[in-house]
Amino acid sequence: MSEEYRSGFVALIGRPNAGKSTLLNQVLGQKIAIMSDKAQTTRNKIQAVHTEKNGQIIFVDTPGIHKPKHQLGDFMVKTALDSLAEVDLILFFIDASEPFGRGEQFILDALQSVNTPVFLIMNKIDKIHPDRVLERIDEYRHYHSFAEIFPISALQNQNVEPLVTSIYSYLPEGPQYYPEDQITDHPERFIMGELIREKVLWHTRDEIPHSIAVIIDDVKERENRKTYVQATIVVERDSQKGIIIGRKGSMLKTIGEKARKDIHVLLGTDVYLELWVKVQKDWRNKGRFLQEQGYTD
Ligand code: GDP
Ligand code: K
Ligand code: MG
Repeated sequence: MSEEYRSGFVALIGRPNAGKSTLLNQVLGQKIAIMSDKAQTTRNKIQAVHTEKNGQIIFVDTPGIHKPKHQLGDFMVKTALDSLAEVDLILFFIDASEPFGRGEQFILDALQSVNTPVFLIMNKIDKIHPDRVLERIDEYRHYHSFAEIFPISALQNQNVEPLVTSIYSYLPEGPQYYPEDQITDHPERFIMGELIREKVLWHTRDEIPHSIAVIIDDVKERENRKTYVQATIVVERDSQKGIIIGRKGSMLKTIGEKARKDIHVLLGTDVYLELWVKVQKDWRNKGRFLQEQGYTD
């Protein structure tokens, strides 16, 4: 008799920058979730799928739970809390090198209202002494009865494989939800937008807020297997537009070159990328605009 097939949904929660996207990328071996050293890069849920012979894990990468500051914040918190009730397992990520803070307290409070098993993922153990790792774990044990505790380094791939094995053991018997070769159910357009947004955040460092949006206006297959992509970067202020364009267009050129390379890998074709920058004042608080971009339901 063959082993039963296990499948289910696993939510990744934790403060922004705890390393959720890095773990997904490590597990899937392909760059689909967006990594950034800035907060809240992942605004939408990204479902990533891990398939093996006897099971399938569907990861839900949530934005970090935090206190809402404006309309978009409310949406992010709602998304994160909704996902906790729906899933089979929760991975609660901690940056082991950061002190316990209000962000963690907020999440631990939220966890009290769900029955879903929770793994404590003590990430970035490569950054601190092993003794400190144990101390940090002890701090958290008091607050919640965790199903499992995993000290890991998502970046250096330490203890990631045992984690994946353990995740499977917590999943119920279930169907194969997605084809084997499918690692994300998001349209390529969304990923393209996130790849461009990531380049803007990386290259402008602290000068551009994470709240910028990228809209993919047009994707066309041209002859010679070349894909033409036109996208608009939406900012809130003229000064931000200036920063993104840079001296004689140099910053926009850099962003475009780096994004084009990643989109080329994503699509497997040559890519021509045309980038525009548009100012839309106070866009975060504009419900209709958010709805058009798919950020509300
Ligand atoms: P997210 O906001 O939770 O998705 O966090 P990211 O995956 O975007 O990671 C935020 C930052 O932490 C990035 O600069 C990562 O390279 C870094 N990072 C993630 N995991 C580790 C780790 O295990 N060790 C170290 N040293 N850095 C990490
Ligand atoms: K991030
Ligand atoms: Mg992320």
